[in-house]
Amino acid sequence: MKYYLMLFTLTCTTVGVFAQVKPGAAGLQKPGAPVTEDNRLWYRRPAAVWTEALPVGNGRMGGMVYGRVGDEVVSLNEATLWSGGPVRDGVNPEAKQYLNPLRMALFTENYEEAERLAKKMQGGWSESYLPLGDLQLHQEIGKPGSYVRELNIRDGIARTAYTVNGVKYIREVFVSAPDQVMVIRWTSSGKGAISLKLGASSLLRNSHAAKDSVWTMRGKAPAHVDPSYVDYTKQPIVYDDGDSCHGMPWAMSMRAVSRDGGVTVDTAGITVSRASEVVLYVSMRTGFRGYDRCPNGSVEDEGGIEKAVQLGYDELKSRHLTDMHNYFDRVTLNLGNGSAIPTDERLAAYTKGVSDPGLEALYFQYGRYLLISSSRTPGVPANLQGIWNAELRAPWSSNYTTNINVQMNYWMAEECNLSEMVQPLIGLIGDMSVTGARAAKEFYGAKGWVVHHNSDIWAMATPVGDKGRGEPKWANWPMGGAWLVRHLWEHYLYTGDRQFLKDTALPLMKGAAEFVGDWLIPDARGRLVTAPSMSPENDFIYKDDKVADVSVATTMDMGIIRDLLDNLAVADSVLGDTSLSGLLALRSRLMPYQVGSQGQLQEWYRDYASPDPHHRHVSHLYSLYPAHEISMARTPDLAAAVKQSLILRGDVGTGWSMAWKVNLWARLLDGNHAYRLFRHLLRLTRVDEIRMGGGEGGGAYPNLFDAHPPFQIDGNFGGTAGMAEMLLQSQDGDLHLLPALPDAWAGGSVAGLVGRGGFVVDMNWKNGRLVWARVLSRLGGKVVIHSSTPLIMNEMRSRKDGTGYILELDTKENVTFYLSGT
Ligand code: FUC
Repeated sequence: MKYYLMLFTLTCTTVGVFAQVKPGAAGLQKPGAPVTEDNRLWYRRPAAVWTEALPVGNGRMGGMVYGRVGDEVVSLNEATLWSGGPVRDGVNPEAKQYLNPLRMALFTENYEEAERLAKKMQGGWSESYLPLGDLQLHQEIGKPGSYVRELNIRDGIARTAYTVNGVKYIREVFVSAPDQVMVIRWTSSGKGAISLKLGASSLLRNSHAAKDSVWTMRGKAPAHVDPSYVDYTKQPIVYDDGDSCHGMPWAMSMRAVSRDGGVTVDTAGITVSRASEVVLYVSMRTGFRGYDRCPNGSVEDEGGIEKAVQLGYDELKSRHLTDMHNYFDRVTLNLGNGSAIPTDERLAAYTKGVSDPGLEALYFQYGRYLLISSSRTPGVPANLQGIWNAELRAPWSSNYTTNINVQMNYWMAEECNLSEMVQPLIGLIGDMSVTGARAAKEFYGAKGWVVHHNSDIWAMATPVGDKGRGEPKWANWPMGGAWLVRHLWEHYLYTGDRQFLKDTALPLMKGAAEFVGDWLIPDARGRLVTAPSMSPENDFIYKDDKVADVSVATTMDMGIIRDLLDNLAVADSVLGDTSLSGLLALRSRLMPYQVGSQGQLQEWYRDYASPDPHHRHVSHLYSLYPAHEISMARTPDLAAAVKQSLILRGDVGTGWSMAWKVNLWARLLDGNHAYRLFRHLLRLTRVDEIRMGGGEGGGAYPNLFDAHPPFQIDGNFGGTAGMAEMLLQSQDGDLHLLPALPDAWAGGSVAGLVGRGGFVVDMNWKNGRLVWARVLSRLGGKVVIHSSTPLIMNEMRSRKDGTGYILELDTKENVTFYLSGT
């Protein structure tokens, strides 16, 4: 905690403030030659299934491009197309009367009774993220002679190229953020060689219309869609529930413009004959007006197509490229050369053990690409599948799951220089604080605000479970809000934006802490605990081999609360907000961590075992990552216990589980173990059905989407975060260069990673040793540089500290400094 204080209290001390030093001035080596990067996924065959198709998106509109020749399909999505409408209050007015009896049952260790009572405190299900439909793009054409399809993730353009009878065809697809339009262009080397029939279909009820060259498909989404795992309802999809506020109107429109040839439009679609070039402009939109407002009754306009047509392809593309490069180019990574074979074959070879550092760097950048493409809609963060979903009842509703998944989506955002992409999450957290205050009051009679384990575009905050049909280990878990606000705190640490801290972060953090303040109760020894408490989504074994999931003071609960109070304490010292003292005083009374009989960080109040020792969640390790109360340097004994827990849990797991473990091993400064997990994350998989647990399937699909399985995007983002964490850490007011470099990445360079305190780091290394680093201090302030290699800056030399070296600096705002390894 005190380190952050140091970071943001800018005073001059014994260490001199220095000016910019140019490389070479002190005999420093320059970084390596510009990196030739592999920013391309490419294939020799069209996608046979959705997890082979290639994602494009502008944060709101998304497409999955199959790259077929005669019958191309682009699956369409719009980030605000969800079932339902604004949440209703009074979901379970009886809930709170069960809280005290439930606590009594827990303190007398009557877990069966606790389970029964917890189920009485559940609400309804969240709403579902819906697919908009499929563009069907039929081309009159023969069998191709040569074929290639690709996604350039720097440009955000999917391209399919084929030759038929000596005529070369190229199709390009991108979704522009500046101009809010999807653009598809066909070109050919032969005059008049393009004849198309263009239409679209949807799994949602819809109708078609043609007007003024524009073809439109529109509909009204269901009032409710049950989650995929609900199998007991007769009608899982309800179009009309009698509430005019429920059911989102939606529409997609398209218009084709051709060079040569002719274009005709009728209700069946668009026909293009004998053109030399065709550009299709596609718009998508819904009636969404915010989490708490009834959607607009209908969507009548054409969504800006005419404006896009006026701008034309070249202008749209150039504006799109400028926009994409602005974000993408902030970070480069070079870990060594990669193989030049198609991406699916490359992944297959990698799975067999081939070394391919280029593929690893591509996977890193792909995570950044996916966030740029899926997280730019105010109040609507990337969901379980980002924005890409083709199913009416997508796995877990493709919603927001807050006991790990939505948070993992954002772990890498700040460190990988995409701070703007956190805004949609910040917006949703603000919305949830409103619904969550009502949920806290209704379900527990508590102050502040609470979020349980599922949410949706309506900022749902109540427990799920349909009043007794959910398992408490997930349905009743109430720590979502307290966890989510750490993203606000992190945003402040990376940006130093005090206004944001004062106006947005602190009030939301305080509200989450107020709930916690009411939620904590003393146990028999007077220690503050949570009850009911779950370790998501694990069970424990208690007397006579009985299995239960609800208990008291799980380690994760206590870790989340300690972290929140610690962050609040620092926020308090930055802003001098004295109203927090009551909440902060809770900190010292919290139930402490416990080390169990196997030397592990104990997961529950008692040293219980789990019936599933390799359970995918590693919730009890929260305080090492994403929080940082536990660290190798400050709390070595607890860090050793975390390590033992990780060993007992084992390496295998679902996609996101392995991604979490990459980050945890990186924080334990064990680069080789982190790398081993990372390789698991890149195991080629084709498994599509839901597998919950351990060994099978977790990895990557041919399009590099993460496989839980099924597809879940958190593993992509968590994997990128893990790689960044191996290269740079900054959790203690320090900047640890190459803290967990694996042997496999003996040489390389990275530019543009960001450390807390606003330090932008470029560096290269050779034979596992730092050669050179350049650090831009965006905010000024003190920093302690850590490295396993001795460092020199001007005349200053690092000093030995533990197993590594440190250099303490007092930096100036917007000044770059250079370090060299010796
Ligand atoms: C949690 C996890 C599952 C899955 C789901 C979306 O419930 O336990 O593995 O990721 O979220």
